[in-house]
Amino acid sequence: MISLKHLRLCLFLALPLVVVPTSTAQDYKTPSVAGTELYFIAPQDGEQLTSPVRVQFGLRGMGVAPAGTEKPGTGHHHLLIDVPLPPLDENIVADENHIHFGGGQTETLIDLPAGTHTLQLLLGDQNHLPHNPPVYSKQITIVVMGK
Ligand SMILES: [Cu+2]
Repeated sequence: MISLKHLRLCLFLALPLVVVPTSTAQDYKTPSVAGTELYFIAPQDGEQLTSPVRVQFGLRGMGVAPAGTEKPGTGHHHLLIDVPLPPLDENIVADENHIHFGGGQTETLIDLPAGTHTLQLLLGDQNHLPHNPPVYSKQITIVVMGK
């Protein structure tokens, strides 16, 4: 006769091994559309200008939708000022160097102190997460001459 204790042990050993795959960025990221281009309509790379600077975002291949809108093939713009690309498998932080345009805006006016600055665009999905593969522009450099 098998004791209860023994039975419990047998049941425990008989439990199937549940393999939980570690999730990768690809599992939860919104797919981008192949061939999408993100670029600056203005300013131009190397341009010298005065502040405030009008920045216009160009996007070809995907559409713009406000943050929170779940619609395939869309995203919203993020303007990166004087910083490199953030980690592309994390939500884009929001601070003075990472500006979100969650309303679906495609241009802005920014105040910048005199000097050399870098600008880069990064598209984010409804949850402010870069797409898979990520969609970002080339980083441009501008020189602000003053007000
Ligand atoms: Cu965002």
